[in-house]
Amino acid sequence: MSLEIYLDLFSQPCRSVYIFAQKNNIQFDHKKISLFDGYQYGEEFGKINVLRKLPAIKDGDFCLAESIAIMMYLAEKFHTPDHWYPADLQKRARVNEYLAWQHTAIRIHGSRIIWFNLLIPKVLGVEVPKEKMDNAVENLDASLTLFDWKFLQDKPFIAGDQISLADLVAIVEIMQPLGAGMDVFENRPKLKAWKDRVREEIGAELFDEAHQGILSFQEAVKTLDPKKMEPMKAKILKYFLS
Ligand SMILES: N[C@@H](CCC(=O)N[C@@H](CS)C(=O)NCC(=O)O)C(=O)O
Repeated sequence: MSLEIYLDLFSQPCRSVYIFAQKNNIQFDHKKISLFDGYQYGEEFGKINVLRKLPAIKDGDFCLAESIAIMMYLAEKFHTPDHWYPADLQKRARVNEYLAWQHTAIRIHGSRIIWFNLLIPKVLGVEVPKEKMDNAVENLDASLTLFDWKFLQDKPFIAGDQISLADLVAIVEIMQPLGAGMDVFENRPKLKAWKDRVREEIGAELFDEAHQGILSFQEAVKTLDPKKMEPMKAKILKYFLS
């Protein structure tokens, strides 16, 4: 039975799993899901992931959620090159250190910028208080500074000379605010140089293909159907605005 991967490439964790699988020539059945249509709350997807989040995989009878766990599973199952998730104890610990840090540091702030700028006001029709937006931008800025001096330092990549899962997870998250027109690389030449290295390692074609949707997100939101998001509205507003 083939490996199924459930993805919506507007989502950062989905992009990292997608890039990782494609880059490593892992054969999979790409289940294209639209989170904004609420597919994740349907009966069918509930059998794949009771957490109702993407990404998720089904490998035979085995279902797995959480992007980091998924990529670690794929790395071990398909024996991907060591640099992605190094066997060396301390290099692996560096990768794990970043993977543990990013959830509440980079990812959450990048997400907030997209929701506050576009989805909440333009699709759900709810005004976002300016201080919420200012806070998200300020927090992202502080996290990018920490990313630079704590995680990247003067190395080409987070774990040293070679790209790892940490760089992959970092780049897809740092790209997210670009979807709302916020150029996070402006005035950050070191971050931009790292991004260019990561893009080159991944391959420009795959990198650009995976990010195509988020980079044209300002256009994409105009086509979203607010009615389809209505059942999720209360939950979203509570999560982001309360
Ligand atoms: N920690 C999870 C996060 C998964 C997650 O929050 N996915 C979002 C998209 S970025 C989702 O599926 N949201 C759907 C919902 O909450 O309705 C991971 O890394 O996979």
